[in-house]
Amino acid sequence: MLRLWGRLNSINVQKVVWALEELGLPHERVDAGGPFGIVNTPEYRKLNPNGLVPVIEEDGFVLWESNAIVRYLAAKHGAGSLWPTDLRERADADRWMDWQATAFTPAMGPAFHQLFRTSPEQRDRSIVEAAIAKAEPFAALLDRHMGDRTYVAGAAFTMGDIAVGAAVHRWLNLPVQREPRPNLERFHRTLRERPAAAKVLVTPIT
Ligand SMILES: N[C@@H](CCC(=O)N[C@@H](CS)C(=O)NCC(=O)O)C(=O)O
Repeated sequence: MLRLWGRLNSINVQKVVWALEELGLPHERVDAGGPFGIVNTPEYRKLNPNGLVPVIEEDGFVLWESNAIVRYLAAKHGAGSLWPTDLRERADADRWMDWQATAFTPAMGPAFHQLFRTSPEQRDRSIVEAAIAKAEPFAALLDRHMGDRTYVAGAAFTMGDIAVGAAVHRWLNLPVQREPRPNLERFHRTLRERPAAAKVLVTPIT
């Protein structure tokens, strides 16, 4: 059975859990990272020399990097659904996954870490404000993009929505003043209705 290493409050683990649920794939998840530790043990470093979560193991095959894992699972089990069979549709979904990982999430990351993972005494509001200011243009861009479509790559739910949706969930739940983004709110509501998203988009952010 496929084994997933990683704590559920990690956005990168959440993407993999969501993909597994969408595809209905049996799996076991082992809590690792953060308070659970494990990631610095020599055994774990053999799986992922970066010492990060998530990692999957499947019949001796080991893979790290959350979006690569989602792509692998989608290609293997989700042709025509998570994995668009049309090359250009797939490239479109793929592009949004890279955008999530390299633009939107890194921009908001410092605000998330300050607000959820830093004690109030050590919190630095200037870091939060700078991160929000950096992320707002990305939120605006995505909000405009979602203005005339249901999902990031068009009319059908794909792997792109998993990566972008997990990031939107985090963005909309940051306890800060943000510009109103009605299309993002609608996208988020649509995604929350998916039974497979329940473990990821309904649990509180920590
Ligand atoms: N680019 C990597 C980033 C992985 C990453 O940064 N994981 C974080 C959690 S979101 C982590 O493992 N942090 C250390 C820990 O949890 O102990 C991916 O997408 O998988």
